[in-house]
Amino acid sequence: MNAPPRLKPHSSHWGVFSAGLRDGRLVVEPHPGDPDPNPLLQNFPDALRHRARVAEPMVRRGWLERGPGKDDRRGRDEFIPMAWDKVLDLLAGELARVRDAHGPGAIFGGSYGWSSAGRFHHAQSQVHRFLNTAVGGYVKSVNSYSAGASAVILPHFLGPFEAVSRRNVTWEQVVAHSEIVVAFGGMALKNSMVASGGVSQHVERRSMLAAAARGCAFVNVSPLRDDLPVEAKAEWIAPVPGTDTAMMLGMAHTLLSEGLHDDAFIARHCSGWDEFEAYLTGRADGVAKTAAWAASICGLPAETIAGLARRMAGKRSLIVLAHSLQRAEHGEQPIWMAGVLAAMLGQIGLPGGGYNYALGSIAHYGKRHNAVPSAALPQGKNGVTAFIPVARISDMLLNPGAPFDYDGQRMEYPDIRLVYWAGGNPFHHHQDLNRLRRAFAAVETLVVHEIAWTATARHADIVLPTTMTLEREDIGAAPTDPLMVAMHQVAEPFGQARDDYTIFADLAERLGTRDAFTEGRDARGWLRHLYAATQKGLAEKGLPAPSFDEFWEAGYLTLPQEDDDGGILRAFREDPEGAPLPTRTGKVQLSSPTIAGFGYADCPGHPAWLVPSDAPAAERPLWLVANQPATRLHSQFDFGGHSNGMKRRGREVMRMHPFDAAPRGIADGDIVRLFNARGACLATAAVSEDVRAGVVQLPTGAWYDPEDPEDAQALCVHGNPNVLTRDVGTSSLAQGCTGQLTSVEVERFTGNLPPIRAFDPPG
Ligand SMILES: Nc1nc2c(c(=O)[nH]1)N[C@H]1C(S)=C(S)[C@@H](COP(=O)(O)OP(=O)(O)OC[C@H]3O[C@@H](n4cnc5c(=O)[nH]c(N)nc54)[C@H](O)[C@@H]3O)O[C@H]1N2
Ligand SMILES: Nc1nc2c(c(=O)[nH]1)N[C@H]1C(S)=C(S)[C@@H](COP(=O)(O)OP(=O)(O)OC[C@H]3O[C@@H](n4cnc5c(=O)[nH]c(N)nc54)[C@H](O)[C@@H]3O)O[C@H]1N2
Ligand SMILES: [Mo]
Repeated sequence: MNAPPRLKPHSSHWGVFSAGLRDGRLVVEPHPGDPDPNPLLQNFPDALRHRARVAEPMVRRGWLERGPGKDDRRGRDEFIPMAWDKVLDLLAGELARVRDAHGPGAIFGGSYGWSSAGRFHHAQSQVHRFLNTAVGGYVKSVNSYSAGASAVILPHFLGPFEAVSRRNVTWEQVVAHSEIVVAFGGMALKNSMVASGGVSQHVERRSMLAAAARGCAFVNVSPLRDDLPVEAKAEWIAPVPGTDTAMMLGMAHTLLSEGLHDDAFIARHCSGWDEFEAYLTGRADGVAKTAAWAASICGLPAETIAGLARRMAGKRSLIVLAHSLQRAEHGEQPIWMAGVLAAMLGQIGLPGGGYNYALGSIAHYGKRHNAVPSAALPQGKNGVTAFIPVARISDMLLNPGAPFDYDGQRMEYPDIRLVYWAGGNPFHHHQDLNRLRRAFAAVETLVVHEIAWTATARHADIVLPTTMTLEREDIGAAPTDPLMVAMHQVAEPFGQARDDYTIFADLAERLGTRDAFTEGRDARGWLRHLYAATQKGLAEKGLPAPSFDEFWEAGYLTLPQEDDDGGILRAFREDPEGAPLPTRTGKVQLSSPTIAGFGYADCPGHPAWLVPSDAPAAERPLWLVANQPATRLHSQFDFGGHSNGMKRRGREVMRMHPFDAAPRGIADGDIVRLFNARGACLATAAVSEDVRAGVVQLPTGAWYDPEDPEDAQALCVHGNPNVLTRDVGTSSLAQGCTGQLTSVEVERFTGNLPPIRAFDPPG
């Protein structure tokens, strides 16, 4: 009998693995060094040859017949297959037309999205490099859907985003030092099992287990009980969503009024205390932000709030804030307020103490940094300076020339004619999808490279089929993961799919810029070139520096890592004068004259409780938490076995508390309809006491599936919560995404059950 073929090394954002075809079926095995492999790996086998894959280049009939232009038939028109040579001629001609008639500033190439883990075939880097070299640039987007508000507010009061999130408290420090970890939004294992570029060891579960065994207390402040794993043995406190800032103010007031705050740290390491203290005590506005004041806002007993503050004082306490808290209206406030609370506790910069933004939200954080560089594709120079905060896409497309505020600047939306997307899915990530459909109807041309028929691909004029990660070679690497992976090709490309790189090289050829884009390298040549930076870094340190061929043959390379030094926050704590923070005052800014000077009503000069305008009301009485899905990364491989298998009756599962289910006549397993003024979707109800009463939870990622695509307010029959969420910025400061929270009503669905068609190719 023949031995089964050897599995080949590969990597994904959700874990390192080996894979191969056995008897025509894809087999996937997690990396043996991973103590806690991610079940998301099991989305691959069914996905590889799924009917949802795009098999050949397609052009929308209306665009072909009438040429580029505004068209509300996007998303419900027919597609016509076209041969590669012809479609590339057509697209190169269209890019040249837009560039010559309107300049590269009429092209939106932000192309937000996670695509796949390999660092060379990273689609967003590829499209940026292509647009820079071939047409002179593009309008870009800044910041992320992940951290839109924190990326802007953190540098104002504490330090660069990377320093506060990624190079701060490590899991090793939590295991060894923390006495109490208060996690606002929790640290859900489902989230920390994912990291852009890959993760070889999922350490979060065992770290929390070890810390708890030593006696560290974990507190999960969240509407969902399972936002901390059972291993943390956590206490669960469930405030009303969106009220964490009020809760933290109540805690701060308790510390101050009981003399539990760290005066010395505030005096030596902080600025702006007086303005903040005047607000906290009510000297400024007549309202003292006591625990009792917070209690009525947060729906918690005052004693819970005050008691938590007392328990944190005088101990090695760590405050952690999930990304989710700032993905909401006024999302800047909990970020800033958590920093102020940590400063009052005097723990910032101590091992296992202080404030670590987003520890446990993602596998990048809480890890040591690699001591040598890893692969990254250079993107060239963008000749266009115009940009938007990433989540303002619909605003931009619907309102060219309109003014908007951003971080103290008054800006104007550019006039976009052509939108180019590769490696992202706006019909997954953006809010108010019915509005996004109108925005996409307003452009002249929409180009999408995709591996599968996402709703974004369905709305495009030109759809180019790309290989998925298993169908090509790449290098998997992340700056805080020691394992670099030689990602071998596991399967042949699906249908006529081509690599994004090959597509862009052939388009560049037609635009006369092939060499600028490829620099004369093929894909393997680029992998060798990108690997050389790591090899050089190793040699400079006097460490063994394997050749590319040796690395490729071995499949893996373990990189040296830096010391766990606490980053700039530790250095600042130890020597505030010698190692000042890169804020305006060099200290932790408890209030900010800069932000006060912007004069924004929705983001004042110190952290403040601002009432959310989208809170539940009579016709939409429930908070909707639209969080990250446990069964997939975003919308990726929603058609895979694990993701689809965890749905019920083919739809995404919405959890609700029995108190809310009973009066609505909803039983576990019923199909329900969630609705508000913006839209409606179906889901399958799970009745559970793990959700706070008054809250329903429907994760993102089920593919948008309109029952009647002709209907501008179509019902999504599959359970995509972004038909319900609101498309408004966090505030005039950051203009971040606010998709995490909105308010809805839910009813039992009694109509005929519409079929799921999201994974059927258009046709
Ligand atoms: N309501 C609500 N909305 C949210 C959030 C929320 O909390 N609530 N969270 C937000 C967050 S944090 C994020 S990061 C975004 C994520 O939003 P996205 O990053 O846009 O979501 P993905 O599903 O990862 O999209 C990646 C797409 O790339 C495609 N792809 C994969 N590999 C390749 C490739 O090699 N080439 C090409 N061309 N395509 C490829 C995949 O098929 C997929 O369609 O969503 C945001 N949206
Ligand atoms: N499995 C899986 N893992 C992922 C991702 C994925 O799609 N799938 N996406 C990755 C990405 S790109 C990112 S940016 C991170 C995102 O990390 P996060 O944004 O932190 O993740 P979420 O699951 O959206 O939110 C975490 C929890 O916050 C809680 N929460 C929501 N609103 C509030 C509130 O107002 N107050 C409090 N106290 N809690 C609240 C919710 O119960 C939710 O479960 O996750 C990463 N990890
Ligand atoms: Mo994200």
